[in-house]
Amino acid sequence: MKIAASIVLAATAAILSTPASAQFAKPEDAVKYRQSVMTVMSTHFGRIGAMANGKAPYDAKAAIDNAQIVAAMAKLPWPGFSADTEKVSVQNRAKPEVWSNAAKFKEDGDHLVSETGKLLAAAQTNSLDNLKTAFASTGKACKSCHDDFRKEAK
Ligand code: ASC
Repeated sequence: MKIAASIVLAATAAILSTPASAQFAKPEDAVKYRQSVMTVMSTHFGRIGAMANGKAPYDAKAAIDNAQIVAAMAKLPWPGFSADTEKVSVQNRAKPEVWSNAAKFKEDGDHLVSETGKLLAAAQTNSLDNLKTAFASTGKACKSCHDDFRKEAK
């Protein structure tokens, strides 16, 4: 069991440190992957939002379940923004600044990971007030990155 666990850990570490472009068979797949992650993240973040905004009854367990998914998803999309996707033909809304201002983009991504970690911790306190506060600050992290790095929808 310990050996199996360390193999999984080693494999995970290898995947996370693989150059981005090597992680997807083609750039189109990277775009599809990052968009899918964002869709799943938004779906589960939205369910927390419904509770935070009084549109759905507060359910502490559902909040935790949703926050776990959001926190896990927040870690994933970044390799999908590999350099070979900048000029990809598939429709997407990434601004050129993702690549021209990569340091800020990375900072914003790291900020999202940290905010979604706090969202999960807040959910785990079983307090709707804590959930509301963390939902608001996580939403700000989504929005500020979108403002800088995502084109308006047509
Ligand atoms: C969502 C979603 C976003 C963010 C953003 C927060 O649920 O799809 O893009 O929250 O609206 O301001």
